[in-house]
Amino acid sequence: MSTHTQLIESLRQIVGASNVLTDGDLTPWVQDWRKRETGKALAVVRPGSTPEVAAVVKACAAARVSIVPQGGNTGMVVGSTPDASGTQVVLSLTRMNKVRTLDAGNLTITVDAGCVLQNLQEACEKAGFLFPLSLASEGSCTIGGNLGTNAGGTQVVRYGNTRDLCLGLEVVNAQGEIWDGLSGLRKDNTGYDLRHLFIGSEGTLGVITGATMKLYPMPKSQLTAFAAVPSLEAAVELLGLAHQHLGSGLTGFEVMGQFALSLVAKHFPQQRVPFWQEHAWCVVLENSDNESEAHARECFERLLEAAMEAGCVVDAVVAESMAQAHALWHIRESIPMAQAEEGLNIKHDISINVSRIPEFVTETNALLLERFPGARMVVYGHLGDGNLHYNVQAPENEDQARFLNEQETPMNALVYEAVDRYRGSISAEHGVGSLKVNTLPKHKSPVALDMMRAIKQGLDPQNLMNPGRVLKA
Ligand code: FAD
Ligand code: 2HG
Ligand code: ZN
Repeated sequence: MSTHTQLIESLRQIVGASNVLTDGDLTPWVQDWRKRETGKALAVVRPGSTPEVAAVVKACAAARVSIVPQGGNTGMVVGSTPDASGTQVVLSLTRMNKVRTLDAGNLTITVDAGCVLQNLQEACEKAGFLFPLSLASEGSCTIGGNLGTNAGGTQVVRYGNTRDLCLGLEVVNAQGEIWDGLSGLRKDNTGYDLRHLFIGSEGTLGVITGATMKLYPMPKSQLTAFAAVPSLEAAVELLGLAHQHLGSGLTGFEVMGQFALSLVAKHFPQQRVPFWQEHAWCVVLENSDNESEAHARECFERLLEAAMEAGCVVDAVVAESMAQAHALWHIRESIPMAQAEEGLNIKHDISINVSRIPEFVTETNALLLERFPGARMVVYGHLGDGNLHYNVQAPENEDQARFLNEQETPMNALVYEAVDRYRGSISAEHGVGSLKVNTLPKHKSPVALDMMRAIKQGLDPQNLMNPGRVLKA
């Protein structure tokens, strides 16, 4: 029996034969969400418990077979699917989807890593609490994947990234040992904070199997407004006013360029998109208030009045009901799908100091159009966090696959050089995966990369955990 056949036999014994997939259509596990790559797996393994994960990792390590941890497979940077070799095991956490405990007094919830984000949000809501992580992929992404990528989303301006919401982790390390770091402690200075090594490591250091996350009180009222602004400068001015007027009530601040909104209007005509035809930019803002709906409305009205007086808002609607609020948010959240409908595209998930974003966009748009005439910029994102999705669609009527093939590398170079000039980041929230693994060394200091390699070498000396992602061997 070959080593691989023996390994598959052992995996069947550990998780049950029906949870080791080797035949049939494995597309959902081996193709990434953006359909950039389709890999080939030796097997897709679906453990049902942490001891099973540990046994799977031990068996793979003994056979020197590498592992690709996978949650909902909604990642944007080709990090959760196997390479083309047919020698990697996809370790899917989706069967481990339980809420373990909710401690109302400690404001924490402990869950399995495969728990779908929306189910986690709903469990918290049922107990009267808010779990504030919010992404358009929340119906299928998992908390393990959110932690693996340190996902951002639309509430970061108030609650921070996934990292900021996590108090403790349970991890199976590359040797197949279980580290029980589940903790609800808000203070613990007993040496290196290992949890933060695994958060954002994209499955390259170990498998997250459980997590303790923070809960927040449910705000009394959440109001949403959709505003037309004359320029990106005006959007930044509005953000400043929103901080002043709403304080910690400001829980969402998203910007959307006209072309991005036009794609939603074109591909999802059932959605009514306000203002996009007349105005270059729109903003969605959210105010969460702990007093009352009336107070929330009052604060919002004062803000919008001040903004109109200052000329940084030209028109605005405030949602009258939760259904309207959802509809306004749905417009923003539909942009990635609308882009996918429009065809293949180039994504730049970048962050820059908020104050310099307008200058960056003006300068980079000009450079791009000079070099790639007709390129269509799809600019939108989490302006409140200085995180733009500065994406590009091929010129109209151009063969999109050819455009991507020929122009993605030089276009990325141009955009990322601009990001460097502004001391920004080439991956604000999506991670590195395999898509940016060759680009990262050009934009990260050699000292930082050496320290990252030392951590990888220390924790995964055989390079079996998601190799070739984040760092090249
Ligand atoms: P996967 O895609 O399965 O995996 C992502 C990475 O994490 C991989 O490297 C994988 O190996 C690793 N991983 C997964 N599970 C584990 C685990 N248990 N232990 C260790 N490593 C693990 N991202 C944002 O940050 N903000 C957004 O606003 C946002 N919006 C999105 C909207 C849409 C429509 C889509 C499709 C995606 C969006 N994303 C966004 C990207 C994506 O949803 C997030 O990166 C999410 O956190 C991935 O979770 P997942 O469970 O799908 O992980
Ligand atoms: C979002 O903010 C996601 O909608 C996806 O991070 C961004 O598709 C993208 O570029
Ligand atoms: Zn985003």
